[in-house]
Amino acid sequence: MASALASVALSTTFARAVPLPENSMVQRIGAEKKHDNPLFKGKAFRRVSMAVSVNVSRFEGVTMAPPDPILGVSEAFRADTNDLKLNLGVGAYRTEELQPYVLNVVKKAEKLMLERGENKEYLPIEGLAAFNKVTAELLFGADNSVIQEGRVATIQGLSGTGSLRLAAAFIHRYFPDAKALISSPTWGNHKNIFNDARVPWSEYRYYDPRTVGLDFDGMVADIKAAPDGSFVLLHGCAHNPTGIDPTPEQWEKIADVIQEKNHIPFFDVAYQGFASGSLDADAYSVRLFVRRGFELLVAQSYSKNLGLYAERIGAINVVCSSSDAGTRVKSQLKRLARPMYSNPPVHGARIVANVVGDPNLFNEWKQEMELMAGRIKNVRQRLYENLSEKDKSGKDWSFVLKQIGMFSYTGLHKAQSDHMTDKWHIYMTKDGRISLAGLSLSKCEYLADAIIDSFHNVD
Ligand code: KET
Repeated sequence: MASALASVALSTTFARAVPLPENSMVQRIGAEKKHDNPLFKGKAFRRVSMAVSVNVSRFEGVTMAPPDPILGVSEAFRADTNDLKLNLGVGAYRTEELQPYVLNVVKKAEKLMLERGENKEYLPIEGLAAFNKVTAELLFGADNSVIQEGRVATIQGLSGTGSLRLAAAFIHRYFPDAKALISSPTWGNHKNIFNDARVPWSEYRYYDPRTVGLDFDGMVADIKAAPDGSFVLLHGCAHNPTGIDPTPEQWEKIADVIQEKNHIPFFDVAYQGFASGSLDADAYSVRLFVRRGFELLVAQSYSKNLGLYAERIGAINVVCSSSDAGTRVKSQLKRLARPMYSNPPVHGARIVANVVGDPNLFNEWKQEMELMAGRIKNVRQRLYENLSEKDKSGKDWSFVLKQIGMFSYTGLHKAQSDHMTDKWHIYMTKDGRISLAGLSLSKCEYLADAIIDSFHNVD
């Protein structure tokens, strides 16, 4: 057997590991596009040509991928044996004891599911009907006219990421000339998602390091300068990584310029209920845009607010101006999903449908969410106090309190973030983001020492 394989290898020149297979369907519909971001020019996507001999892998031309900037941090954390280590990398909620947390309402919903003896048949391509109904209602409000008029195309997705990816595939197929606009900075995976879906993107200004706040004028100017009909990716609440959200007045003005430019808003809602503790307050931006009559896209995730990280449960919602357009959009989203993953997993969808659809469980969930959001607010406050008390330089740390959601954007640059890990065993992303959801009150002082040391002693 081995010698047969060897002779095949010897007698054939296998040309390449080709990383960018083109789907004939996509090629037909979408014109070849230029990508104006560096990833596409990088080594990882180079075509590799080589002759293969015995003992040389057919995959020799496959280069090593870099670790993921967020999930790679957890891998490095697991490998660290120091007792002081602290994982503030990934945005995942931990208890005060720094243990993962399964919500009580989730346990109750799962118990119900077991008692009912639910089966494991395939779901329809669009997902569980009961889930799709409640997820759209949760987002827009059950009495919203877009729901009453059947103008929302909702498809269950593989959590937030999968839903964003499906929407990006839809944009590529139906708006081949459109560009996506993403905030600078943004959640790192947004760029990967648009890159892999071949949707060109560029950034709009968002964060102003001088004020450690929103660069509102820059944001508006960049959205204005983008080609008409671009897809503007907006974080519904609790902007990741900065924790800085526009005010209601600013949202109005953002809506004005998007309207003026005929852009299409594309919301990423990964933290509904987790930012303020209120599901309705955190849906403010999306509902404002809906009220103003936009057609828009919204990706939802239940990773954080229901702690269903590994269940991969979320949705993509497309609000259309007519129910007829909604039906057609939904049919095409299903058509995209079918060859990608066929149909979504059922477990998380049933949990959400049970929790959101049952008034008792729903109320209990809101209380648990308030507790989680409250714990994060408490560590945020304690961290600010520790930083202010311990740092004698007079630096103003109040930005920690102004930020909202799971994260704090510390302003530490890469070398300082590296120092946090190398010296202090504190794991965080290299953009200076720390997940407060992975912090306990008792670790705040240690973290404050580490931040002060890194900030003042590393250039
Ligand atoms: N959008 C945003 C803004 C976001 O922060 C995340 C996850 C997602 C979408 C997707 O989550 P999903 O589990 O696919 O529903 N963010 C955290 C985890 C990650 O990077 O995957 C994080 O930033 O740490």
